[in-house]
Amino acid sequence: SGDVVCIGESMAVFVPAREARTWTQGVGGAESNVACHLASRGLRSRWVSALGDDSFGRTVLGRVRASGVDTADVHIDPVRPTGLYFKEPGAVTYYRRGSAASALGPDLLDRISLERTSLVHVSGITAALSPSCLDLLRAVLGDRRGDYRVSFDVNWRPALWECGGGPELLRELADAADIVLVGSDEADALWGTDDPAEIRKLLPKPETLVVKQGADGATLIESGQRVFEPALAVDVVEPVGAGDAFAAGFLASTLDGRGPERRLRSGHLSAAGTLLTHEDVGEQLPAELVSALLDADEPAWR
Ligand code: KDG
Repeated sequence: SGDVVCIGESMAVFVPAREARTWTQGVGGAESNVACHLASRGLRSRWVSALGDDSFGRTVLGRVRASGVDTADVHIDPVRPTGLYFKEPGAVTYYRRGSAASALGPDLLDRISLERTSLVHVSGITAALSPSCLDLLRAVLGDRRGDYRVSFDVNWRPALWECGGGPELLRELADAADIVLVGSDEADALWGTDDPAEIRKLLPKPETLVVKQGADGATLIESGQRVFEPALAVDVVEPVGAGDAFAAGFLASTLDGRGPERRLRSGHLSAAGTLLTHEDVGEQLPAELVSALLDADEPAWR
């Protein structure tokens, strides 16, 4: 199968260092997080974006590349800066207006090749970054340049939608995707319900719908079938990034042709590593261990 292309902004992330007035710098961005997890699962993944010609951009690029992701299509903008975000307990602050990635637009699709791509992964964050980024998302979903599926993680970030309009746009974009991933709380904000069957009625077009139900588990609705798979019990350190990890695990096993339960289990296995760290991506289980746990019978994998 072909590669997976993840399109979206990544930023330098700052997390307060314990008991000191300093910050630890990391890397975050929903789509590059997914690309890193996919690479750790042994898939060929490409991250397509733009960064500033600054030290933050170089750190982001270096880290994503070191995770085994193809970054050849990341544009270095000579003028606009790399976006930043600060992650404090209970509060996320973005400094990303006018960033390099916010200047991306549909012309990006003329610069990259999607001929050997099986899946393009995008998220609702991009829709909030700028009008040109919204146009890019619409083009990815509507103007297909190859025989690939598009997965869309809703990623409802209220802080990015202060001007309003988020839920309507995100509903429109979700409806044009093949695979939709959404958290229960996000579904509530968009469709006024967190019941997977009700969401499905309001979102009939996508082939695959996954509703992430937090610590309980996740539900997959596909081809008239509904499957629930409980999550792993973990002592959560910090949840940011777990949705991306889940998406990558689910998508990796989907591309591997696994059955519904195993695809959800694969998502939970990826998410567990991220839930245990302050990092956006965090430690990942070795690919061989993941595949052994995926093959295991219930309840040995827990
Ligand atoms: O899913 C985690 C992301 O939210 C985080 O990496 C930052 O991309 C980010 C965003 O825009 O919120």
